[in-house]
Amino acid sequence: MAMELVREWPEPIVRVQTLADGEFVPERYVKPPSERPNLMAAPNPSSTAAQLSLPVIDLGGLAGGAAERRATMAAVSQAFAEWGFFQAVNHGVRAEVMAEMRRAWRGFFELPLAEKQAYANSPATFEGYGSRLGVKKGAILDWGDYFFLQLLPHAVRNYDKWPRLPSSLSRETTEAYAEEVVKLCEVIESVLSVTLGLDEGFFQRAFGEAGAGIRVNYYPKCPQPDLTLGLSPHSDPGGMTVLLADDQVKGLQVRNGDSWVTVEPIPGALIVNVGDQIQVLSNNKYKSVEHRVVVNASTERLSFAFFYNPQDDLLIEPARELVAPSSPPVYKPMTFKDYRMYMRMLGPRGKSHVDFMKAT
Ligand SMILES: O=C(O)CCC(=O)C(=O)O
Repeated sequence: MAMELVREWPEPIVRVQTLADGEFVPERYVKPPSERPNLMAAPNPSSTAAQLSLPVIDLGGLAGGAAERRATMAAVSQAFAEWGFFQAVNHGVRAEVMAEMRRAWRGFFELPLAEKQAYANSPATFEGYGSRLGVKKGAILDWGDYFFLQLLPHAVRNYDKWPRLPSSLSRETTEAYAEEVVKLCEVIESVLSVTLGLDEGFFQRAFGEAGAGIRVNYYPKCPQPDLTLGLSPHSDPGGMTVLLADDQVKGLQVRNGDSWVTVEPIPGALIVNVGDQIQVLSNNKYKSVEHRVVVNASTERLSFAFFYNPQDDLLIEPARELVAPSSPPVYKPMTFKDYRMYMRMLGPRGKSHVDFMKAT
């Protein structure tokens, strides 16, 4: 299925932030009943979802002795195989850099609307201030605004798209954060390579000159949070994602079987998950898992999703070492550039994108 790059939004853009003080959620944001988050249902403490929580892994163990290092790698591997996600502590990204990101970017969303509008994005690259993913006319929208920036490779970094306001939001803040997160991604890449029985540099080679982008998500408070979602269920299309979630406000939910498990904020933690490209390269050993965001009536929520991706013109396919007559390749080769186009045009749609790449 060939997809054309669309350069303009199909309808006028409404900033969700301007709807936050309304009495009702406009129809465009009301999900069909089967997709609503069911927040009003009394929590059932004996339900599976209420008893589950994402694994928390101390990555400091990777710098320990051989046994501790092995145990930490095994914990990461198990978390990715079972959950596709984990919460990382002692991850190497400095707390002050994370705090500065939160402070500075909150300032952007607090600017008057007219000043933010100067950075309005388009679906050509999605860079800038946005309020929808996907370009399907008439689509039901999510309750969130965002700012998206491409960070890597350096050649795609376009400073014209970066906010110059507020003055307290400096380019260096985002760049310092990105540099530290990339190091974390490289560490996770080696762990994934080793735990799949591949040589340590496998994922770094497969990713080539890696790409990266950051989406700063701003979910305004919502008058009827039971009717809508901050972000619809999706798996991440890229390699892996490092999420700096709001440390005060819950919202992220991860699918586990038939349940949605709410992620409890842990101060100082980063949430790491694998995306569709690692699912493909690992020939399904590691799964990119669906997640979604719920909103609430009392307060806004801010999160930073750092997407670490393969070079976009390299063919991504299951590692040859993981393919055998008893485990044939589950996916056909595709470049990340082609793959990303589906996500950008169709918006978040569960796991339908990766299913499209199935070999049979
Ligand atoms: O806001 C969150 O907690 C999750 C964000 C996310 O999944 C995304 O930006 O793709």
